[in-house]
Amino acid sequence: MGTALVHDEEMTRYKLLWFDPACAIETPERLTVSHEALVRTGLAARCVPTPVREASDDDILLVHSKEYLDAVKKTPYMTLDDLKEFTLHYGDVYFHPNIYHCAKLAVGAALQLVDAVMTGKVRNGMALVRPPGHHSMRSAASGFCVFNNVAIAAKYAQQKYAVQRVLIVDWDIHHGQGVQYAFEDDPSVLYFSWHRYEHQEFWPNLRDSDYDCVGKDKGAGFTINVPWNKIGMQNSDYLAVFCHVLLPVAYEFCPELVLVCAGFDSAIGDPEGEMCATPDIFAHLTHLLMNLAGGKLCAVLEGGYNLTSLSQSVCLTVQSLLGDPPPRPTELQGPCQSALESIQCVRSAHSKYWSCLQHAAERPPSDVSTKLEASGEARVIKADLVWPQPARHLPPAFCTAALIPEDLLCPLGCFRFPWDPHSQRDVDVSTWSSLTALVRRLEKNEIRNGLALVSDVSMAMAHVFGHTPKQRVVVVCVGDTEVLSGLPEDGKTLTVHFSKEALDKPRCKYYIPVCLKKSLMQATCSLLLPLSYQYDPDLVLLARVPGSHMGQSEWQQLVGLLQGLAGGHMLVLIQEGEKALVGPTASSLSGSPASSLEPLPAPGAEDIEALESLKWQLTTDWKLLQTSAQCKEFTACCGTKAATT
Ligand code: Q9C
Ligand code: ZN
Repeated sequence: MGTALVHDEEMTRYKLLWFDPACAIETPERLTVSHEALVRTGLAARCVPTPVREASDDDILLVHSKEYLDAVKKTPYMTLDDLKEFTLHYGDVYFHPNIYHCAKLAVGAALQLVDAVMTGKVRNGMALVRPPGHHSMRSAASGFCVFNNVAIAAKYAQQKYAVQRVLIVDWDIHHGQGVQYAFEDDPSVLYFSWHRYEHQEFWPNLRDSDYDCVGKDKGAGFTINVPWNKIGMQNSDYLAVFCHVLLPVAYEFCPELVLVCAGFDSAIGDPEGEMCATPDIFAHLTHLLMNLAGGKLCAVLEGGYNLTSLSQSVCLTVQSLLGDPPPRPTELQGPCQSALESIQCVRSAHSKYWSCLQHAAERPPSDVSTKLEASGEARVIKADLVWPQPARHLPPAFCTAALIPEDLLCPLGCFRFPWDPHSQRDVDVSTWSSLTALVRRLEKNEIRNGLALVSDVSMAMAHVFGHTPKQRVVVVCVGDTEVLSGLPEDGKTLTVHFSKEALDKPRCKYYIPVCLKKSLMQATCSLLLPLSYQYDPDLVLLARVPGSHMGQSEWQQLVGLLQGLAGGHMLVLIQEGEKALVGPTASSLSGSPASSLEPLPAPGAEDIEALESLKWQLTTDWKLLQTSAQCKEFTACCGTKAATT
């Protein structure tokens, strides 16, 4: 199942024809450099080339008015003065005799991508388009946008393929007000946007962009706005919003299709966004969305005005779509106070709509408002905007090694790891030495990941740790059996153990038991991922021990999501009794999308409460778990100040 790349040079053939500093950044080169970078890095050649088409009137009328379409149709025949005059009706946009043609191709490109994904021709894809779309409204152009490419694509997918639930993730740094307005009363489309807001001082300066605008009527709760009230947001801020807001809600919503308004003006170096997240982060954001909707993801270019950071970000997005492991995350010190205030406000505004957020309003007492100036540290923006060139990575030639008994068929997409020829007949001994050999190959990056069916997970783990002294390992155990192996307790491992019955071993910074009845996806998104990202392991060890309550699709989601860590290096240990899991695990390890989840049963109130309280207790050690501006130290320090003044 491949990745579509939709592109056509024709969309470079319009430009600003007069002096207008507000529009000068939207140039044809944006598209040229992005495409050239994909070709130069060899990524374009790995994609399925997919032609654009012109959108029909009917396609455009799915979102826009007849009057507006008729008006735009006249622009190819206008004189320069007419075009200038026409442009004045709208904000921050320009027209050109060829822009109507390009705008039809941009919509058509998005629809071609939806067709390729929905018919199963490809798994996912990206459309490189100009003009962008997310600001254009029913009867208005805005912010360089003429027709709303992604909004039209969502309506088209619903109409043509009877898709019930569409998730639109808008990571462009501007608020896609056009998309919001198109679906504000529609519960079948969940629209998520983060955007530079600065308490309404940043363009488009709308009250509608704040966290308390959540949608209307039946669509209440299906618009999620995360306002950034300061510039300079970094990788941690973006990841925290994904882990604590978007992903839990997305898994509860259970989309059948994911559309991304993929603007890269949210990356470092962009003159509009002035944020500090590095291009690497888009590999992770993409990866984190790739197992929703059975993998059906369509990314459509929006903004992005720094040609260097734009082209790097486009490459990293496509690299993830193709299934390459994301690069190791950098600079994750935890979200800043202003980001935490935004997160807290959004979670609280949505707590009555989403079970996963039902306790978000309670802790801490909500005397924090984004209407007030952030009380925490002001982050200093690096004066020189230099960021490392993303590493030119080479994925290992061998992807998934399977260490399984010879009577089991080798699962599709794997190769059978050789049994150690020096071992005796005894199956266990041969497994252990082969396991050691396998771990060594993972460490040397000769193999990306591995899967072993073992007779005793505890002993297998003891072997792994006996032979990987240098590595930092995140260990994830799933099941009701205490793992008694000699886990090193020196910070060389971070263990998270999911069980349904309470286990005996006490919690410490590096051993975190999580006892939940269900809600495992919620725990994965908002606890396991932030912990693991912050720990930044060299290897992830996922162990399925006896007595597990995790269903097959949740297990596959877990395997998929954890591959965003450690450059994709993962070893999965499964206890002999669960042979049936070998196939599905191997499939996820080799990059197939997790089978779609049923809409999740509302997470149990008790579970969510337990999870929130656990997160709260761990925030001192693990900053990426914070979801409110007043962490313990913060309260303590303010308390002291209040007492002394
Ligand atoms: N400096 C897109 O990224 N100008 N459109 C704002 C404030 C409008 C951006 C001026 C920016 C529109 C698709
Ligand atoms: Zn933008």
